[in-house]
Amino acid sequence: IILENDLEQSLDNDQIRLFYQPKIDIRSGEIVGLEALVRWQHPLLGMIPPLEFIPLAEKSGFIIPLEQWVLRTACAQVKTWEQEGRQVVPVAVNVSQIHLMKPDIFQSIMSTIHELDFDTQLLELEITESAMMHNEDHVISILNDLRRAGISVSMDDFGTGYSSLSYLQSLPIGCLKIDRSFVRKITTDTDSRAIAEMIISMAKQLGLTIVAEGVETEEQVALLKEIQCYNAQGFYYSKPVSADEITSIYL
Ligand code: G
Ligand code: G
Ligand code: MN
Ligand code: NA
Repeated sequence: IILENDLEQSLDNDQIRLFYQPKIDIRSGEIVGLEALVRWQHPLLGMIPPLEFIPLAEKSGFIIPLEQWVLRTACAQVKTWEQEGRQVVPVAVNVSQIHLMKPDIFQSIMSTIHELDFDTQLLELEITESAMMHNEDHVISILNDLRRAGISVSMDDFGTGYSSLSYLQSLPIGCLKIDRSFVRKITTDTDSRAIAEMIISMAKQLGLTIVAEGVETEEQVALLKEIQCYNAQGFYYSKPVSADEITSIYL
């Protein structure tokens, strides 16, 4: 209960931070994108990871202002990098199922974009496979609006949500992110490897790009290259870090 009240105040109290994790092209080692990940800097409890407060925020509805703040902050950061003359890459923000279901989500995103005069080509939304499986007609229509506006959508945690192939084909998405539960076992478990290979060949058929999540070892990188998955994100390259660290390391 205490945590919940604190959470509602966290934005006003300037306790929410945004970290960024790079997405890397395995072949060149170049950065190709960033994922924005939220953190709660609690005055007494220290840094609280999202897994502990996102569910709470989803229950209370606070997730909506929180994710609106994430979108604004991430876009403003990329805009700043651009104005400083740095090389910029697209930034991805996570959108929860509750936010996705909000009837005016598209208008709300576009109003932030316009306010910041932000290039939609530099924005990506990550939506989990399971969130996309609720109210399919609504999801398809929002995704179509986003695509027309130049904003691409990635399916996050792919492989965990059992979406049907026909639904996948009907979704206007640009990218599948292979869930890290498969990537973790990719070099040791033949089933995980087989699943990853199947996802990759299917993505190719559907014209989607692929990102492997949770890449931690050189062996995983080598195997991903072998099975032709060329984008990766994970501790092997970098954990999520502050904007300042992204600036000094990558941009
Ligand atoms: O940052 P970390 O690696 O601890 O993230 C844990 C989980 O929290 C991930 O599944 C990530 O997608 C999720 N997460 C981080 N930021 C956000 C956000 O802004 N919105 C939602 N819905 N999930 C987020
Ligand atoms: O579900 P989503 O892809 O949004 O999750 C991002 C989460 O994954 C964050 O909590 C981030 O800290 C975590 N993460 C990122 N890279 C790795 C990794 O290589 N290994 C593990 N175990 N977690 C990772
Ligand atoms: Mn994500
Ligand atoms: Na994920």
